[in-house]
Amino acid sequence: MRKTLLALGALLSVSGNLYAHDYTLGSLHIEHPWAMAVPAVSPNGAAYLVIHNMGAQADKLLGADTARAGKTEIHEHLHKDGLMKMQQVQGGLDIPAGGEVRLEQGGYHFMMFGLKQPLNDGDKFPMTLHFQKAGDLDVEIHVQKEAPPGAAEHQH
Ligand SMILES: [Cu+2]
Repeated sequence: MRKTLLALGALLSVSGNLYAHDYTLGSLHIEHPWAMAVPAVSPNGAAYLVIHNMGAQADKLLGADTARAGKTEIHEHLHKDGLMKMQQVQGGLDIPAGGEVRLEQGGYHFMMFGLKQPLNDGDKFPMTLHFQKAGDLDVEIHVQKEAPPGAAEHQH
């Protein structure tokens, strides 16, 4: 009992940021899954998070699902012919041993097509992440109108 309480205390104190939330699955550590708030008329949205691999084995992010949207794909931004384009990442995203993968504005992201409800600031909704080796992880996406503190913004 005492051990359980201590463990819970450690989890709760992982981040001093009130808005941050994070998850652990095996040797994977997933930080602050969030989505940008979008106007009610927007059919699509994007979600972001950071995955750290503390293990000695590489893994792969295969994709994600949420009931909030019709379809969710991993996307990347590309600069091509002076234009910013998005395209689906085929075959998933490698998460190197001891490395990290960042889904953030201007880079990789989860593209959610056909939103069932608008993404309003303060909303929370579940998403299931699929990893090749670690399996599935249910996370809660926090909808925000700004990137969380510390999230890199690659605005070009
Ligand atoms: Cu996209």
